[in-house]
Amino acid sequence: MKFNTITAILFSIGLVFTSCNESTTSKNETKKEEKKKEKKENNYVKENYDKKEVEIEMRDGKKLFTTIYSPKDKSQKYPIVMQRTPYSCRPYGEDKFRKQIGPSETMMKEGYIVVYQDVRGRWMSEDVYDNMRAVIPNKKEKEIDETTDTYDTIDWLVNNVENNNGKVGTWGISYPGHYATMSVVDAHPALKAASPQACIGDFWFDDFHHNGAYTLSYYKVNSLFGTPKDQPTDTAWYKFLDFGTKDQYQYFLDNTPLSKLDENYKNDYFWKQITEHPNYDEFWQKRGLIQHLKNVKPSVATMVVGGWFDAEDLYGPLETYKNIEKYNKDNYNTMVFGPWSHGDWAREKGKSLVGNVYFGDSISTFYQKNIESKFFHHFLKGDGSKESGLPEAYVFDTGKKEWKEYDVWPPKNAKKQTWYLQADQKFGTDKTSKEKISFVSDPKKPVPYSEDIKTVFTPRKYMTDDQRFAARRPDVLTFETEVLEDDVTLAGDILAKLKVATTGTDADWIVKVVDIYPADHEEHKDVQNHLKMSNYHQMVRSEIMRGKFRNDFAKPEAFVPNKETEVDVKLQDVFHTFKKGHKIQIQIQSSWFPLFDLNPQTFVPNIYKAKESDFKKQTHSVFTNSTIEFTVLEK
Ligand code: PG9
Repeated sequence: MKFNTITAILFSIGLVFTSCNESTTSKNETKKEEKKKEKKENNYVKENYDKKEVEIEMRDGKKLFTTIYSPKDKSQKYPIVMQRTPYSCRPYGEDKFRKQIGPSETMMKEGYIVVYQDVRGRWMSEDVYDNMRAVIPNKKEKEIDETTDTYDTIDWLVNNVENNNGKVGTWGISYPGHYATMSVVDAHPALKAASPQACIGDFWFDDFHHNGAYTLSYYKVNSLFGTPKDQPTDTAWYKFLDFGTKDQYQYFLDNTPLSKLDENYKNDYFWKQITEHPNYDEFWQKRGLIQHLKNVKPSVATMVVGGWFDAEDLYGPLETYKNIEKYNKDNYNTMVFGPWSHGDWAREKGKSLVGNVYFGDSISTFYQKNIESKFFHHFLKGDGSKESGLPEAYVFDTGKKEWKEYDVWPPKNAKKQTWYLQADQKFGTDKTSKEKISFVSDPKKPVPYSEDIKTVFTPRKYMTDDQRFAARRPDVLTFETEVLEDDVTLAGDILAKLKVATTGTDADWIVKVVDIYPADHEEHKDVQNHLKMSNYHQMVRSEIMRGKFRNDFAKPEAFVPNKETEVDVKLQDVFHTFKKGHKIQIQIQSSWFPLFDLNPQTFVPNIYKAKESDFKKQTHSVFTNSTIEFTVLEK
């Protein structure tokens, strides 16, 4: 081997070695750079904000623990954005900082005074907690509720926090969203902008119940809201149950009737309230917030945010937006609904997925930068006029996978259309002959709400899950269109007007609206291994109606066995295009387990006290003159 060859080889090895060496060095450099950048990011709040912790006295003398982050930069005055929460202002201690503060990183870096407050009775605040504390109309001087606590807090902040510009905004997701809605009721004059997001409207329709059925999949989180505490604390005073199994379906089947579950929550005051109020009685009704949205001051701009696939709070944001719109004609009130599950818009994971369904990239960042931060800037730093540059409805079509802007919701050209459950289990706009289709509903083998075997903290993924596992069960009725020859866009709510019968005296009725993809639909790598997007039966919207409440949520009524009976099931708004080549399928079933508790199918005054013997296999029937009223976007 000639010298020059050896040299060449040595040289190339040397190059490789050097380049390896160099690449190792550069990799280390990059790693070091990344670490330095990450540390800087993590310290952004500490380096750019001062933190203060105060106890603000309410009109009844109780003190609420409040954390205030103020920009170190004093070259300008800043508005205040506040979140009131039952989930704590952690970390406690003026020397401990959150990694991020405010609604988004965009707003954190833009500069706001950011305030967090433990609501009354939670964490470091005094007094006793009351879930969904009722608004007290016509309060006497020292009477309190969440509206007065918010008013008193804002009053203290604008008069005591240095360098504030006298304007306040509120925001929050879920329960904090509920408290953001509370801020607009009898609002403080300094409140100029409120963004209730995935905001709880009413625990009879959000979270813990859907139309009277108990959200059994929430059982695990009950202790978060019902464990008593008698003084302020900076550490969690509640514990979550360990079911001793990952198979939640089996656990709850083995623990039916619900009375078997009392043992775990002997001292839990919220479990007591739930099980002692099985109907929509005064206890639940007075805690509903939607009824109090009739006099929102025009000085408060509202932007209600939600996710079309939010399993926890969908009723709340939709009813909050619609009622502010209906009763406060002069107000600036807008809505933003994206392809998100609960609270996804506050988190950026790059790819926007809900379960197996991919909607696009960086959709949350788009929302934070172009919608949310623009809203708060306009009303807290800008001229606050109605010309915010944002639309009335900023909504994402979850079928076409694109944003749309409308000046009204539902859009002007969205019209009600009646579709029929047809003979031969078809579905379409023509009425056909009346057929009775029956199935056996067995409480010992309820229809699973998901194929997944896992223990959920609160349900989420089922909202877009594949429904073929259910469609192929004999106790799930399916009605489907032919392959669509043109797009069909639903933009608004859905009302299923079922004609049913049962051999029993009570029954649940679940309606699902499903988008069936074509067999040749493209695949993507984020699909669960056992699934394919080919012929995927995507859940678009679903809802349960506990039949005993069909006429009145406060006054349950038994079914007369075998008598044809109307049961209306209201499904929350959607914005979804069923594309040409897809099919629309309706699924109807009478159990959805353990998403919701089992209906014994025997009428009893209180299902939480039902006996094993009340749970009976029954035959249910659906008549094909049942209708589904869609809100269809006309061309
Ligand atoms: N609405 C959500 C929730 C409430 C109660 C129990 C579990 C979840 C939330 O505040 O996140």
